[in-house]
Amino acid sequence: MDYELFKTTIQNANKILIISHVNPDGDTLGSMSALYQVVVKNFNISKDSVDMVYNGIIPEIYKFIPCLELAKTPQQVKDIQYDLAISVDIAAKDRMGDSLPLFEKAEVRMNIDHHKTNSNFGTVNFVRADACSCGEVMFDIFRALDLKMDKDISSALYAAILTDTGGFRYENTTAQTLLKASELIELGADPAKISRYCYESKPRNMVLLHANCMINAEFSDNNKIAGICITNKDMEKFHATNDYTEGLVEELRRIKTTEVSYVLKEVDENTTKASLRSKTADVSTVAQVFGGGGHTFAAGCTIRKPLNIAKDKLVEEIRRVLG
Ligand SMILES: [Mn+2]
Repeated sequence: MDYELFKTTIQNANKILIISHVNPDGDTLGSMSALYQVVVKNFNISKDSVDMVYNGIIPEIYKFIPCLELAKTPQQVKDIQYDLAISVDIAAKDRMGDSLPLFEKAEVRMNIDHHKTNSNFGTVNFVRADACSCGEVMFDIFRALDLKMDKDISSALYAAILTDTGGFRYENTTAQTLLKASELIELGADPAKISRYCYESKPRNMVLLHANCMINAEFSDNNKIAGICITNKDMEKFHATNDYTEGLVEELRRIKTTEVSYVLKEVDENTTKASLRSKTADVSTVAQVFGGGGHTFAAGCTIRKPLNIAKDKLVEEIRRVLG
């Protein structure tokens, strides 16, 4: 990795936009916050020259991440011309949602990510499939360039690494991951506090929605495939915002017999969003069939079909990877 290129690209920029992905998670938000802070604190670039943008809703549980209160919607910045746009934790361009036009019209487009399906769509790319999270890629860039990381930057990066490794439990957790997390704690990140925010601060109705979904879960193929379908009606019943479905697909995978779990969510009568998790099979190839992508054991896509038809098509593809 040519980390010097990161430095010169930032130094040569006048107006910078940092872009997180739709339905933001802890990794994209933590990485965006850390990058914003590093640019403002280490590069002598004024706060007015750097913007952060998010699509949809920032989940309550992530609002503790420093500086996110400064993040804007694509609508708020649509008329601003940025000469450098940076996507963080974004596997494919369509994951930028309404921020995509802002990315496309920037002269220099930097892509910082860790998804193996990332196509290096930027003019400058820092894509490392070996990293557990975009936060880890960030950490390595900052370290290689000897950039200063304070308590707030460390907290943002720790949140990114913690959440993308499922609390240091998934396959992407390595000795390096733990060493870096340890260093972040030494720099000021508070592990107990951050995990309380990330894992013990759910809205009540989110837990109740999950209970309702679990009761109605569907199992097939000797219980190897476990799935949940969520309609807009279900969402309304629990006054749920989009982020309320987060964590459900992992909950289903926790069942001993589950090999592949999926959650399908109705967007409108002809559009369904799918999240996939797996214990052994490569579900990124399932997501790719529908134009999505992701990691081996965690992937997602949007299927341009009504919920029920989307379910049949998805299960068919899951059976294919289960062999
Ligand atoms: Mn990630």
